[in-house]
Amino acid sequence: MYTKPILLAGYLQTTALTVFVLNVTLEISLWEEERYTDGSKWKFLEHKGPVFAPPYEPLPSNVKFYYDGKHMKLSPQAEEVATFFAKMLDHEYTTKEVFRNNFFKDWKKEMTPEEKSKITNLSKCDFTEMSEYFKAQTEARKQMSKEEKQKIKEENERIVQEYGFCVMDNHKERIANFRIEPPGLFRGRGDHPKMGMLKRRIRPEDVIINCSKDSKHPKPPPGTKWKEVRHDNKVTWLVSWTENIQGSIKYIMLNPSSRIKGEKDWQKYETARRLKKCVDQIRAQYRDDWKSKEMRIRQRAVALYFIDKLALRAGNEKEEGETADTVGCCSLRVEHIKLYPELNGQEFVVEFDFLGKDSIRYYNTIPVEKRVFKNLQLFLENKQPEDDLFDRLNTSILNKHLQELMDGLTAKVFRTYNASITLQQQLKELTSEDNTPAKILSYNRANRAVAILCNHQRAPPKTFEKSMQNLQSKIDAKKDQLADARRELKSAKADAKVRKDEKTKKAVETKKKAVQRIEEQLMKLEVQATDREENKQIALGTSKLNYLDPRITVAWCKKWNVTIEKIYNKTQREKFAWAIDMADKDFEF
Ligand SMILES: *[C@@H]1O[C@H](CO)[C@@H](O)[C@H](O)[C@H]1NC(C)=O
Ligand SMILES: *[C@@H]1O[C@H](CO)[C@@H](O)[C@H](O)[C@H]1NC(C)=O
Ligand SMILES: *[C@@H]1O[C@H](CO)[C@@H](O)[C@H](O)[C@H]1NC(C)=O
Ligand SMILES: *[C@@H]1O[C@H](CO)[C@@H](O)[C@H](O)[C@H]1NC(C)=O
Ligand SMILES: *[C@@H]1O[C@H](CO)[C@@H](O)[C@H](O)[C@H]1NC(C)=O
Ligand SMILES: CC(=O)N[C@H]1CO[C@H](CO)[C@@H](O)[C@@H]1O
Repeated sequence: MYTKPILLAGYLQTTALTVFVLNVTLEISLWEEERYTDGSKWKFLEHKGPVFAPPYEPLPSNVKFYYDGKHMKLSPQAEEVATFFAKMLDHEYTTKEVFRNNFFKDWKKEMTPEEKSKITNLSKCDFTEMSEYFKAQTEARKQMSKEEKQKIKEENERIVQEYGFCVMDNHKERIANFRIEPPGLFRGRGDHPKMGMLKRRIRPEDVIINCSKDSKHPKPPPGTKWKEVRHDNKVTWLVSWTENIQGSIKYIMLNPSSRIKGEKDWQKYETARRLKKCVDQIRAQYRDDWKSKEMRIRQRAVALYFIDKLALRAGNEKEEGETADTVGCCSLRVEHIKLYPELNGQEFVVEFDFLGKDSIRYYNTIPVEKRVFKNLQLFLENKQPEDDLFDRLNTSILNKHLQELMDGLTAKVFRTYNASITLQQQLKELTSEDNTPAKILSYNRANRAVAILCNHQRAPPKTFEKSMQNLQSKIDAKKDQLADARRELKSAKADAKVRKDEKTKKAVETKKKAVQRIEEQLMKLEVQATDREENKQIALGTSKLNYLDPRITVAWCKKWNVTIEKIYNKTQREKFAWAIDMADKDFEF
């Protein structure tokens, strides 16, 4: 249950009643409160503004920079930017030409004219003393005493207490990212053309504050001014600014789950959405790696292809106490696959048959690309059935590789990404202007497409036949009831023709309504029966709860005017409160 103590402060002056509840923790469900209907997100918003990066501290005079072998004292601005490079000196980035060129260009902009005329060749710059200095500092931090560490921790907590919360309407809410990132050199993902550029320091003059008029406005640091203070309650951000590298607007927002629990969930789907952006690149790379000279890289690339294409688990994700012989992608053995150069008119078919997580059988025959097929043949050479298919690969190697491809990437992210994007596509395809039960059937069909993809099968419940029979007798009874109602309507109509008075006219209207109502009920039951039959061997719950971005569902409900209760039960609504709160009908995964 998402409950939060009400912040009583606002009520105190006005309500005598609150006096006796003062010491009682009053809990209400934050999510069951009335929402504004005019698009407003709040009426009252008060916060302290962002925490800026600490100012630059010049280097001690014994830490020297050399140009062309000679000591050179840099101006503070030029020195600060030089330290960004020095801090990365051991990193591969600083050897890349694009990185170096971008850096040098931006660095020169920070130099005095004199410095600029002297420093003309980055290769002649010697940052090693700076680099050593920062390494020593890092080391010193590690060696700090418990007391010193405690002091820093306390200071951090004080900052969180002061800046980490805001008041939105009557709630004290946590702020997600109230610290503004310090300046540095831009890295970007992969070979980003802008890598090495100077990510500028954000100053109060760059920052727009959003808060309510009647709140205590945040104070800019002494001697500075905000760019602007506005009062826009149609948005939820508290602070925004534009970063200089890509020109994108950055925001400080509420923690998407004060909401605490929802946050993790939200991040999971945000990670999957990030994968959406780089999946093409990842695919291109593993396809390339199928041709690698190194066996371990080929194996890794084929495993990655399976994870991407088949939503296989990485492997060895056993529940505690699970002793069954279950496998995932990395732990597949020779006996788990069969290769068919041709099968039922398809080329290069792989048959998988193994026990996956929770001992659910995974059985699938799929055509694969020729190169994958050839690689598999190679991996199988001279092996016994019980040998590992990927003998140069294990889960930790694969996971490490995934991390390198994208921050936060795991096999599960591929599942989440594919499940969510598939749901979104299916919903678009299947839903049409129709009655609500038919829309819900479409939703469940889309959900089933995902469950099949994720291999969320189940044995038909023991009670399946019985409950289908019950439903069928309900349908039969409803049909009888409908026949009766139609008969009554017919005779009422006949009656009305003869008598032509108000009373009989009214009777006809009433009977007409009754027929309509029963027709709707019958249709609902029939849709339910179809749904249940199609659902016989598929478990929808797991994907709904773990793999499908709930914002897709919420957006669909809003778009098609289906109440969320029809799709999510109470448990699910609580888990997805953040999404119900956040997504509008135009949300796109
Ligand atoms: C820059 O300095 C390096 C190292 O001293 C040298 O090899 C290179 O030729 C110089 N480049 C230019 C354009 O002068
Ligand atoms: C999701 O998985 C299916 C099954 O392998 C695949 O055909 C489809 O291309 C995948 N979709 C995306 C968007 O990755
Ligand atoms: C995975 O393989 C690497 C390299 O062969 C090895 O160092 C590591 O211990 C292995 N990890 C596990 C969990 O088997
Ligand atoms: C809601 O559905 C899930 C399955 O998705 C089930 O485990 C849970 O018990 C249900 N909760 C309620 C309150 O019906
Ligand atoms: C949405 O559904 C409600 C209740 O089912 C109905 O009153 C309303 O008119 C519908 N709105 C639209 C735009 O279809
Ligand atoms: C700088 C910034 O974030 N501006 C946005 C503030 O919110 C309005 C909507 O209320 C947007 O239109 C602006 O782009």
